[in-house]
This record gives sequence, structure tokens and C-alpha cells, in this order.
Amino acid sequence: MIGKTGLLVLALTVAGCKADVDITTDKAPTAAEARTFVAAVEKDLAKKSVFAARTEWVNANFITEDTDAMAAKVSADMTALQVKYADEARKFNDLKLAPDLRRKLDMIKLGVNLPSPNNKKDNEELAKINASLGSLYSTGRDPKGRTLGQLTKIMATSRDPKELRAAWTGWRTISPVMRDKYARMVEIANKGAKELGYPDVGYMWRSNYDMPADDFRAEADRLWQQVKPLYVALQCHVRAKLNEKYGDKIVPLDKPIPADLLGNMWAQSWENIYDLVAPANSNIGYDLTDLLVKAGYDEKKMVKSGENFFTSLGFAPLPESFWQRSLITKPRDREVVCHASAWDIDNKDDIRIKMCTTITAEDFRTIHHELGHNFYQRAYKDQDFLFENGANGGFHEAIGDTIALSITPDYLKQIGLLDKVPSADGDLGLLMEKALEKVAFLPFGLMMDQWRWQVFDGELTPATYNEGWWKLREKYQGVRAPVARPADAFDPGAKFHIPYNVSYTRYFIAHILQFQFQKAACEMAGYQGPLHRCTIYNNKEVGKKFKAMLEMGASKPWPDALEAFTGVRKMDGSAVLEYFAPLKKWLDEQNKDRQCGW
Ligand code: X8Z
Ligand code: ZN
Repeated sequence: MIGKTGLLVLALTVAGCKADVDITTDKAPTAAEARTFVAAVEKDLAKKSVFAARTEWVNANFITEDTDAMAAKVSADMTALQVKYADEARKFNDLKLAPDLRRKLDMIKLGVNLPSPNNKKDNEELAKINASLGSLYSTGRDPKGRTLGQLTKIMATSRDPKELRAAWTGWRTISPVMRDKYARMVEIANKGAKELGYPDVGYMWRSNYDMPADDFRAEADRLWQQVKPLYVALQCHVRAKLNEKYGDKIVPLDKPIPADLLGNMWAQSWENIYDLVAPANSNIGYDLTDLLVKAGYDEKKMVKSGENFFTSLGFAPLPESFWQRSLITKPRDREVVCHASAWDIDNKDDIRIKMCTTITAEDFRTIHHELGHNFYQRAYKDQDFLFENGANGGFHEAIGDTIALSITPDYLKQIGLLDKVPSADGDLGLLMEKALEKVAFLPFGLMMDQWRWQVFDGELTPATYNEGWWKLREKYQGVRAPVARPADAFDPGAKFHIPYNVSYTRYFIAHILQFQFQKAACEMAGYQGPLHRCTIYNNKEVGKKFKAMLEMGASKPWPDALEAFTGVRKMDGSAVLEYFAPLKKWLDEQNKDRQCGW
């Protein structure tokens, strides 16, 4: 969850709450009334969102029955309030209004992540279900009592197929109890969406990209088609190497890859199996996790290092309160939401992260990801409340990732983690590692919401939830369930963003955008070499333009923000293709006698 997006996700509902903004008149509304209405809504939401964020923060940092109940209450109230405003905003649908006003009214209508119907019973039930789904996930243990953190480490480091399978299936025992709750959540929220005049919740989610919902579906598909050949080549090579390692029986060459062999609990990023698929004769020359450990980095130093990157671009340092209030290491004596998140509590300076950090390269990158949210939040803090958000969800997710793309050998040398910049001999290795992280992610980033769109529009029913999930995993990722799934399985529930209802196409979009940003930034810097070696560390000129884009927040349609930084108005996968071009060439050679696809 991130800042206001997080608030809109979790904290919005008030049954029976008295109207703070009363626009009750029979006459056709006027533009002046629309402006008054929007100003009052902004004022009210800005005020109430602070308490909601604090409650949500306490719940996420101390999960108990009591904090779940408190968070559910606040969430119920905030949702009811938002729904009420969304409904009232429809009065102005037929008015011709200034673009900024129309934009704010659209945001009021579409800003409810899971709308509740306009009655107290449904509203409270929805909030309770959501609190319960969240804590089932965050306090989940496998049958041996292992936490997700412990299982994550096994998935990343074990090469024993039995151990991997046990960790993989073990984690998925947390989610069967979620299925009926989830189904009920879908039912209630869809009813809420219909009351607001939308066909279903998925439609609302797709409408948050400054274009009609159907156009966005087509846009996401267009981007996927652009990058798909690169993914298929990577999947083909990885499958072949896993076949060499584990044999025909475990990894047959004509089937999707078993999901437990890819180094990650959800097979969403594969960099942890780099050693199994690395190009021979292309030694990267260092291992970032080792460098961090050997240099004595602790969790806080990792975050300081992330902050230092942003300040090197000209951003102001994080406020002192960030350091006092953030949660950076996993507490030993209480349940917390360990999934990393960045928070904007007061829409001004009270920004924080919450992470159960480990000293690994993966978490080092995640820190940059989270700080990207925080620096975005600070950059747009002087916008009007409704514009205090990312240009779209994908932008918010792409900012820190763009910075993390600059964690190159050159950069590591500049900050003293590497003595010597390795020669270009290691470049294929560097590209492979990055592709395992980023290219492998693309179809996962897309299929998560393909599944939810099907759930919300009724194409999938509780009886077909799991089957539908695996159909999409196979179709997009070429990854399959490693064992037959039990009849009560609800495997989507074992991934954070499903029980927490965080839409996911944002990450797919972010994985396209961050390469567009990187390319534009490096061109701006006058950089001449290959994109994957380019770091914008210390570049104040690039920083200034980056900051200008962030300061726009959500005040303009996202193509304006994209244009401000890159000069183009369309999302485009060709920067991904350019970045990985040398690897693609190599993969095609490797794959030439292989039967790719699944
Ligand atoms: O959820 C996250 C961030 C918080 S916004 C840690 N990410 C997605 C995930 O973990 O599934 C970042 C990449 C994709
Ligand atoms: Zn994020």
C-alpha cells in the first residue's frame, strides 16, 4: 500500500454518516456548485484520512483482534463516506466543467477501491471481511509453523525439489479459509459498484487510467504483445536449464515450468535462480548481497543508502520523523504486515516505510522501490488533496524501480561497495540477472488482474476460482502448479495483493514505464553506453526533470506527466526491448534448437 492509494484501498466507508457536504436541491446543479462540492469533499477527506491512516498504521504494526476491529471500523466509515461522495458527484455528470474540476469529480467517483452498498450491514460486513483476509495473510504460518519470511528464504536458496515443494504447498495452506470470505467480498463490493453505476469492481479499477475501461484492457494487451517474444525466449532458456538441473521427470520440456523451482514463492521474479541459468563465460564479478554483508550494512544503513541516491538527484532528505516512525526490521514479539509498503500519513511530511528488511540485494532494491513512493508523496504534497497521488498507479510503482535500475557496477563503485568496475565481459550476466527480475515479472504482473477482472465480472465463480487462476498462470507465464491442487485450494489468496485488494496491473505498467524513464533519463544525461550500465546517480539535471514530473502528482492526465519527462505521450515496451537486446540475441542463439512455447 502506498500513501493515499493505500488509504483509498483500505480506509473508506461510513454507514449512516451524516452528510458533511449537503447538496440537496431539485434544480439542475451549476458549475459553481460543483466547485463548492469538490472543495468541501477535499477538505473533509483530507481531514478524515489522517486518522484513518494512523489507525491502519497501528493495525499493520500490531495485528490483534482489537486493532483489526478498530481498523475495520475506520475503514467502514471511510468507505461509506467515499461512496456517499461518489454518489453525489454523479449529479454533475452532464455539466460542462473546467478540466481540473471534471478530473476531480471523476476521482471522487472512481477513488473507492472497494465500494460498499449504501447500507450499514453490507458496509460493515465488507470492512470486517477485509480486515480478516488481511490478517489471515499476514499472520499465516505453514503446517510446520514457518512464516512467509522463512519460506521465502527456502524458495530463494534451496535446490532440493522436495524441500521446495513442501515450502510452496505449505504456504498455500493459509488460503483455503479465505475463499468463501473472498467470494462474499466480491459480491458485496460488486453490489456497491452497481449502485454507483458501474458494471463491476474490475471495471472501476480499469477506469483509473485516463481512458475508457475497455481501451485500457486493450492497452495492457498491446504492451504485453510488444514484450512477449522476449519473455518467451527467457522462459524457454530457463526451462531448458531447469531441465538440465532437475531432469525430464520434474521439468519436461514440452510443458509449463513447475512454479516451485523459480526461486520465488509466486514465481513472479526469478533472479534467485540466476546461478542455474547464467550464461557460461559471463561472470558478473560480484554478488550484491555479499557486498552488502561484507561491508557491514545493517537494515538502516540500507535505507540511508537509498535516501542518499534521491538526495544526490537534488531531492530534500527524508524528515527526521521518517526515521523515528518507520518500521525497518521485523519485530520479534508481535504480528505485523511484513509485505513492504510506503505510507503518507498526513499528506504533508509524515511519511514512513514499513518493511521486514533482510540484508539482501532483493531488499536493497525494494528499499529504493518504497522510497520512490515516499519521494513522490513529498514531491506532490502541495497539490490539492485529490491530486496528491501518482499520475497513475503504474507511475507510483515505477519511480523507485527507475532509481533501482541505476544500481549499476559504476554506482556501486561510487558508493564504495565495489573496488573496481568489472569489464564488459560480465554484461550478459548482468542482463540475465535483470531479465530474471524484470522480464520474468511481466506476465505475472498482467495475469493477477486478468484473474480479478474475471472474478469481478462473474466469468469465474468460487467453484472455478482456482482452476481459472492456473489457466491464466499457464497462459501468460508458462508456469504450472507443481502438484495437483486440492479441491479446497485458493492459491490466489496466498499472494498479498489478493487478500489486501491492491490492484496489480499498476506493477505491469510500472515494469514498462521504468524502462522508458531510464532511457529518457540516460539520454538526458548524454550517456553513450548500453542502458543497463547507465546510472543517473548525482545527476542534478536529470533529478530536476524527474522531480518536476513527480511534483505534478495526479493533477494532469498521465500522458502529460509522461511527456514532461520523456517527451512522448504513449507507453511503449520498446525501451524494455532495447535494454535487453543483447540478451535477446544470445537467448535466440541458445534456443535455436529448442522447442519454445508451452
Ligand atoms: O508489492 C510490491 C511492493 C509494494 S508496493 C513491495 N511489489 C509487487 C509485489 O511484491 O508483488 C513490488 C513489485 C511487485
Ligand atoms: Zn510499491
